[in-house]
Amino acid sequence: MDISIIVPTFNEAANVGPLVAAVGAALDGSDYEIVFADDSTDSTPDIIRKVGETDPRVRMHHRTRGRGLATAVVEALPVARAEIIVVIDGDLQHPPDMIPALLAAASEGVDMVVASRYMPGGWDSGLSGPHRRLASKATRLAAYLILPRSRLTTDPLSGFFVFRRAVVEAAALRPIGYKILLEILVRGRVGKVVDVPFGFEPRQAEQSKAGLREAFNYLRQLWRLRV
Ligand SMILES: Nc1nc2c(ncn2[C@@H]2O[C@H](COP(=O)(O)OP(=O)(O)OP(=O)(O)O)[C@@H](O)[C@H]2O)c(=O)[nH]1
Ligand SMILES: [Mg+2]
Repeated sequence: MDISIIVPTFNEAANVGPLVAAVGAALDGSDYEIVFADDSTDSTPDIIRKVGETDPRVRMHHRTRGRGLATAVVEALPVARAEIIVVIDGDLQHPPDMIPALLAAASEGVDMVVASRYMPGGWDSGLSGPHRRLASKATRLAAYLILPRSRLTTDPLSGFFVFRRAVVEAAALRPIGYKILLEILVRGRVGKVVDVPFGFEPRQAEQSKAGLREAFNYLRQLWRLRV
């Protein structure tokens, strides 16, 4: 197993099939697995199990009580089997056809590759409305001011990235909310980071789970990582 792709999902029933197909097309010929880190309350887990019956590369870590993107990813890490880990949203806002470019950038000596909305060639128009774009810029600025290690990348709040398992092996990851990359940057053993630009497009199916609660969680996480 060369590559483990961890996909956090909360009620993404309509997106599971298209995502698995898109990853398959992008990584045709590679030795990979997809591990869904699922907290869904809809039919998403049934769909994932069904896909897994015909495609053994598709597996799931399902929580019935948990909630939270970042802890879902952390809990899926021991389930994943490869040394190279890809984290990607399950709603297709992160283009799976970019995974090969991220993997190619993860050459010898590179610990982490971040798909960045905030470098030349990237964009964030998928954030619904100007208020979310502004909020995204403000949260990034807050991270830069409060957590120096977040400056390793142009997009420390991206949810689309690749890392070597060794980076988190000795790390006590205790994230709150959404921002798993920030947690790894601060608590992991991250040396060299490479950014690759990507365009964040609007969600096509199902609903957003981001909201005020996540804004509050973010402030709590910043505080916890700082102290
Ligand atoms: N396991 C798990 N996954 C979650 C949770 N909340 C969100 N997700 C997943 O994490 C990914 C990102 O969540 P989104 O709601 O799309 O957040 P976003 O992309 O910032 O918001 P939109 O642009 O509105 O889609 C999606 O694949 C969600 O299904 C959660 O509590 N648990
Ligand atoms: Mg989304």
